[in-house]
Amino acid sequence: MDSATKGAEVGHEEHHDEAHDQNYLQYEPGIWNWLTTKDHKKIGIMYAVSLAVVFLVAGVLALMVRTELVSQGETIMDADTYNQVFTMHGILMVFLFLVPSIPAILGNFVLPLQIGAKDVAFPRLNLASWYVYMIGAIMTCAALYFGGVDTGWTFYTPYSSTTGGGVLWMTSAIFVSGFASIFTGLNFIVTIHKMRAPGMTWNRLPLFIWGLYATSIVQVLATPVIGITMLLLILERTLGIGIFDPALGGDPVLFQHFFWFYSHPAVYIMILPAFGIMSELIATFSRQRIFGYRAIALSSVAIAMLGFLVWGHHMFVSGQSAISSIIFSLITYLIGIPSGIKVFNWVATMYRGSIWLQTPMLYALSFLFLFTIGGFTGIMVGVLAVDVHLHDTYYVVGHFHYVMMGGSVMALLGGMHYWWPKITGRMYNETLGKIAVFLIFVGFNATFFTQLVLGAKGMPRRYYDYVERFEALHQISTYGSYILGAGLFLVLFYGLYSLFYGEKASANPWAAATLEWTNVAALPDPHNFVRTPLVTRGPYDFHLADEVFGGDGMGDGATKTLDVPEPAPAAPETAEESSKA
Ligand code: HEM
Ligand SMILES: [Cu+2]
Repeated sequence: MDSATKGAEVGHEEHHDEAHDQNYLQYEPGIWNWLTTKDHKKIGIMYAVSLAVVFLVAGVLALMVRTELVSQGETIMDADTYNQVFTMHGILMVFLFLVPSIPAILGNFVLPLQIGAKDVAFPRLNLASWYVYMIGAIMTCAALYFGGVDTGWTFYTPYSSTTGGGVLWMTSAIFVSGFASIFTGLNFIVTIHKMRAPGMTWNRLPLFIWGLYATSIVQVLATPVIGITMLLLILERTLGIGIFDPALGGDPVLFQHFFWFYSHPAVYIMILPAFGIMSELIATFSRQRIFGYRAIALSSVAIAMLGFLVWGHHMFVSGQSAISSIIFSLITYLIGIPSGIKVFNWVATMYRGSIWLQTPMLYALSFLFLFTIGGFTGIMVGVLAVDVHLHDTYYVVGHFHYVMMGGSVMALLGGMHYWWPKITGRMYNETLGKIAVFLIFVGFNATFFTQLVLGAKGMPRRYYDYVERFEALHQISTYGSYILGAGLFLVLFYGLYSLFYGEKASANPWAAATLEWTNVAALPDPHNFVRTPLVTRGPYDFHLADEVFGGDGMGDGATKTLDVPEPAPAAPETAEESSKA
């Protein structure tokens, strides 16, 4: 850790408040108190632990898929097992990991802190969200017990309405866990509208909040559709009502419409909060006011809206009419505009900034690079004629991993590193952090860029075996995935290590300007703010934040509040950081 961080820590000791001598982790300890807590910070941590387990399991499944594909023919499992393994990987990653991930972990922890609130609007509903999620997760295990699922994560009918008992459990699990998502979205919308601190106008909202706001709208509007779709599938299976199964007079393509009417917006549930994290990281680690604040904020909302109009691009070859395909293709291009606006604004924010290459910023830069490839390949499969060739090939697998893993997971990792000191009160090891980013970045590209090439050459997706000419590329992809896995395990390792042996963090180790850093103790108070903050500046006005802290931005927490307007004592100067400011 650098000297600047230590300097700020001294400032914190001086400002110790006797009335609040317990931080949120010391307050009400014990397993029972945790399981009944209404503290948004603790619920965020409970979600983090649950999601880490899911990510680990789904990640191991991915490595099994890759290992099977390292050579032609049977390598470690038979074809039926293979189908189940990649299906479980997809279902767990999408429905039980990536959809909840950023909002449920970092949204929960950070949102009230960033807007100056004591908690979310409905703390009990927040806890209920975690329980509902856990019930969904347990039902997923039940699905494995009752025969497993091999339909792919998309559950296309008529296969899914006619096979294996596990499908019933799995679709029910997704029905149930959808409510967790709706609860979170509802909670965030009301919290953002109603619980902002005085002075926190819409134009002063950190962009992470705008990202979460746009996400919440999609969660509330789109999730019921997947719920109903799963319910209809369940009704068809249990009561024999013909909805999707042609044998019963149903229409299997109707399922695809319903499914993608949710699942395309759902990819924005996964990426919009990631955009929000990106804006925080890029601004803080470039020490620049964000370029085009309004454009970034409103483009999130625009993407959320447009996201509802493009589902047909998943069905170009499912027999939908040519005119609908053309319209869906056109609207799909439109999404490139607000996404491009964001990428350009982030780059413009970095331009002439004092860029500080700490681990969170390295994740942000990885995101910029990988998400751009993801978005660009997305436009390519959005082109009607091109997609006829690429549909259901490894190209699509490469594309969505660039977006979901290269985008959302990179942002999640960047955000976890960024807020780690605030969550745990400890610093992670910066050197190991950088080594891990490097492994992840290299491993990721080796794994997934080869898949783009494989797909363009005609390797179909979801296949157990392949012809000889694909073998070399499959091998690179598999060895790449081991490097990627090693990087992720390294993160897990030094994360756990830092919980016990990490250096104590200061209140604001990154010299950031948003409230969770400037007005909250190193480890937050159980009720977040000792005094309600009075917001007098924007989230990226680093120079104004610096004035309040006495010049170097290394403030100790308690600054401007409603009843104590005087600035906090200056933290000791450090040459390196004050020159950056
Ligand atoms: C350790 C990193 C990962 C590796 C090596 C990996 C690898 C794979 C492989 C080999 C497939 C099978 C493709 C096929 O046969 O069609 C697959 C499918 C899939 N993966 Fe990943 N993956 C990883 C991480 C993720 C992440 C973070 C997500 C995010 C949500 C994700 C979402 C999916 C989805 C949705 C599918 C499609 C499943 C299906 O077609 O039914 N993966 N992945
Ligand atoms: Cu889509």
